[in-house]
Amino acid sequence: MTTRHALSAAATALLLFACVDSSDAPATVVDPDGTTFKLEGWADNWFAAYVGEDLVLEDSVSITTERSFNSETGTFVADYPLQLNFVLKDYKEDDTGLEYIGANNQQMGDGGFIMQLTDMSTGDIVAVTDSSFVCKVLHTAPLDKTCEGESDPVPGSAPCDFTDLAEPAGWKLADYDDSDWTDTTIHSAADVDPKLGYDDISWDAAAEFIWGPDLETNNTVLCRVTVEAP
Ligand SMILES: [Ca+2]
Ligand SMILES: [Ca+2]
Repeated sequence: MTTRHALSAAATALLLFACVDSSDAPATVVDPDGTTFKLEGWADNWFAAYVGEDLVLEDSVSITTERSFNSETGTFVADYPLQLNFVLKDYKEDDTGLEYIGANNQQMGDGGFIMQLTDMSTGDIVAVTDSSFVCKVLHTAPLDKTCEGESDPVPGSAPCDFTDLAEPAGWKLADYDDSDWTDTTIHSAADVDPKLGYDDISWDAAAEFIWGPDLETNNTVLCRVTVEAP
């Protein structure tokens, strides 16, 4: 028993040590036999990252915050191949998709997401947002962009109609059939115009901004990528 307790204590100490990253935030352990990864991401306005169904990093600024521009960095322990899944959201005040409703700057708002993943055992970047991702748009609003100029925009009433699809069952699983996820669109940095927090990260040259086809009206987007062992 004594030996077993000693081993257990040593294992716990090792695990705690592995959980401490540079920001002292605990790493999420998806697979204790895996290696440590660092995920850096920037979203206009919010993202959550999963390995399979395990949440590994979530934007610390709530999606209910109108102006939310910040980068996020987190670590997790997992094993290859990684099924990386993302929920991306552009801020919207309601289902019109608009923000600043009733103000002079009432507008559709726009989105955009960029991330990179580093294998901390080698220091190599093993995944970046690019055309290898597959994405599906869930929430689109307004369906008619003239909604932006309405003095009393009403969700679901023309021209402020919207579509709001449910998350497909099992979409975070590795064997989910995402062959019809064809909404992935690469957007230029000029179009996304990244704001606060973006410059805090040293981005790999290959990392690109992804979203659905329309930065303005696509408000909730799911994206997936499988990261194989290098
Ligand atoms: Ca936005
Ligand atoms: Ca929008």
